[in-house]
Amino acid sequence: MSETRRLAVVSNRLPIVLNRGDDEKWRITPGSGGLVTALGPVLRDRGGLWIGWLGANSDEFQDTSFLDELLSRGAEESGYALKPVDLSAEEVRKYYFGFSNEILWPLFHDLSGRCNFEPGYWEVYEAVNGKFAQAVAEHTSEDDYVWVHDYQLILVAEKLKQLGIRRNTGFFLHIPFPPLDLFIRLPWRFQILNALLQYDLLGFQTVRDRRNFIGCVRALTKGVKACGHGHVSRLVTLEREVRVGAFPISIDYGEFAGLASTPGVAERARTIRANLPNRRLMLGVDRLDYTKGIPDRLKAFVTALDRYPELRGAITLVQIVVPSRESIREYDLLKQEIERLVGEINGQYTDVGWTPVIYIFRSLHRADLVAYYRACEIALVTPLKDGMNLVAKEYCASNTRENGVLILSEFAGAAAQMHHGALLVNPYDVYGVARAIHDAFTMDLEERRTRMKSLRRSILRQDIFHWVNSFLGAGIARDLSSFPRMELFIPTSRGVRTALDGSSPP
Ligand code: ADQ
Repeated sequence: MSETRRLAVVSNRLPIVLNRGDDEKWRITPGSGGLVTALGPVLRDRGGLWIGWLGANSDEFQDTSFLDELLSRGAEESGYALKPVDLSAEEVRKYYFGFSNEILWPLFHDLSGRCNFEPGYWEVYEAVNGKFAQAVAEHTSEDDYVWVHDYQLILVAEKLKQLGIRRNTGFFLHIPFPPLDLFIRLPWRFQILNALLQYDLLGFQTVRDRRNFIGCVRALTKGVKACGHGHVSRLVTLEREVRVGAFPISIDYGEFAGLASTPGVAERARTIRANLPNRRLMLGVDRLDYTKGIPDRLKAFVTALDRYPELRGAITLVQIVVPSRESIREYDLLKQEIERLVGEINGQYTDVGWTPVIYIFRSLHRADLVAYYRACEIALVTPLKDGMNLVAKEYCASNTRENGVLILSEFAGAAAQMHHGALLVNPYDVYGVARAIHDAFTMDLEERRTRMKSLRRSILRQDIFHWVNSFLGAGIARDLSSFPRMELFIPTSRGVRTALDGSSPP
């Protein structure tokens, strides 16, 4: 293969949010969420191209040159080129809300009771993956490395091959991969497995996810041999070889630790504390999602207040929820359930000068989020199942005073790396979580310091740059230096022009 020149990231959404203000004007803002947090710094540093859905129907823009202008402004702000894939409202409904989020998301999170195996979703999922492959074909060349992300786009490598396009491709699954007895329920299990085997490199969050995947391949496909036991192993068929690795995703440690140390954030943290004096603050931060276990967490908190009366008046749970997928009925019901539980707990326990739960339902600016991380002595991260969970890592990186305690679900991918310093809990065990809250509350400073130091060291060692380097290292057998620093790509309605090739694709 000739020298790899560019990195093309492909994900469901472009890392921006388009919205129309009260004045009817469209605005572009950087998006939130795990993937954007993870890849933004890398693409900014190295230059690159991001292909994804806009998050809005392009019919809404009568003037496409205006869309170009918005995107080039977004590219300037993000520091890398943005190449939109246009989807109709029907496609979004069936491919994204339907197949991705009513089938793959719950099934892969061990919550198959929530699946809606609607047969009509599959063909739209296939067609939309085909559109993404088409965009990759148009905007990349054979020298580029194509890194596809997550469960919405499993079929992209297969669709590229069907178009007769050769690319070196990698795929990273941000969510867990289920064990055979769950995966086997998927009506499209063979198509999904075969499509995954079309990538050159497959990355999973944990060794357990990789083991589950290899177990499914062994049971459901013929003629595939698994070789090797290291960090990256191989699956070999008669025609090809697929590398398969566990690459636990992480965060930009330096950014969180640095931000937490700024005078502005320290001052904000002091203000939060001054407004909630004489108590320990315990923090929950989650996207609105039933996998995050927010109702179970609230039940565990109220159980802790019941069982350990010394906690009353002495601890407040600050629960921050970022709105997500609210147009799906289940998510709206979840929001209502959380609000009902918060109301019940506060109604039952609030006393003069003490409210047990402070509930914030909105997206926060990074500095405000880090101020909460810094202000709170305990983090309560209890997903029922999670690919990794970046909040657990962000909390520790921001805990510059090294006196916080992390309570972490054993079903978060992060538990594999953080079990030595965190208090691990089973999120379904309400008494166990209540006990851990009490243990965190009463833990002495020396133990808190020892645990937190060790957690911070391990995140620093394996930060986001380490993650990207290991994945790309396995994908192209080189590290980030294979992607030369380059000038920004300029997106236009006709294609992406780069400073290096001086031409614009058709
Ligand atoms: P998510 O399910 O989105 O990601 P997570 O890893 O917890 O989950 O990341 C959430 C991100 O959103 C964090 O970076 C956090 O700072 C941010 N966030 C949360 N609440 C916020 C708020 N109120 N305001 C602003 N920002 C907020 C998926 C998988 C995870 C996996 C990641 C990365 O489900 O398991 O860790 O991808 O691979």
